[in-house]
Amino acid sequence: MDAKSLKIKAAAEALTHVKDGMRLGIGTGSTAEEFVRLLAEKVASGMNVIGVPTSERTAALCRELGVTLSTLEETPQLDLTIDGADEVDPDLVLIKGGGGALLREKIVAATSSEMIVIADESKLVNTLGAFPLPIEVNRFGLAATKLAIERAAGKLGLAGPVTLRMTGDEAFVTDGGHLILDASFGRIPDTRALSNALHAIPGVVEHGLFLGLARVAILAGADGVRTLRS
Ligand code: ABF
Repeated sequence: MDAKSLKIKAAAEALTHVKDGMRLGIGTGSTAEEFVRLLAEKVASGMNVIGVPTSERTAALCRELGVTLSTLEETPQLDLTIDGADEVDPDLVLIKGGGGALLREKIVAATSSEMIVIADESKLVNTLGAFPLPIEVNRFGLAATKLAIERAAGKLGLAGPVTLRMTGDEAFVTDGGHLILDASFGRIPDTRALSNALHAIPGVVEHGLFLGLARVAILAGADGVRTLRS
């Protein structure tokens, strides 16, 4: 089965958790987009939900497909967020942010009663870190922040290239107007320690380690769809 079909299967299973009247956080990325397409079909046939999108890209797709949108200003508490991930470990700690939307994704997930991650099973790993960790940083003091990240990681025994994300010749800019450093530290045995260390650096806006946010992961593979719970 191809990757797109697996994403659709995971998205379809997640849709069974969506009930009429829910306030939904809606994720970013190709798997979340499949979820939006299926959700839009339900909406077209009468389901009533309000969505808070995690990116301008997701917002545009929702508008195009007729999913009613709100903001966290109007709707500051959500029932359920459904989003993709770049890596998922067996405790449902995630690496997110490959799509550049990690800050809004984390804010939206944190205000949701429940978060469900959807992915194809290739995203499941024993130890996070093969995927470079995205770290959203303020533009001011970029070089100093990068150095502080490298030093903080070094104290935890982590090392590797920390590179500014580019789109063509320009730095990639997030929806919040920040930059992203992708940290290729390799395996991260203590995600809590790295999370705390990164949060202590003033120029770090947020990082892509999601701890304690997802309680359910729906993973689609050639043998079917399985649901992991933490
Ligand atoms: C978002 O999209 C991100 O946090 C993650 O980086 C990415 C996953 O994308 P895809 O579903 O396309 O693999 O959920």
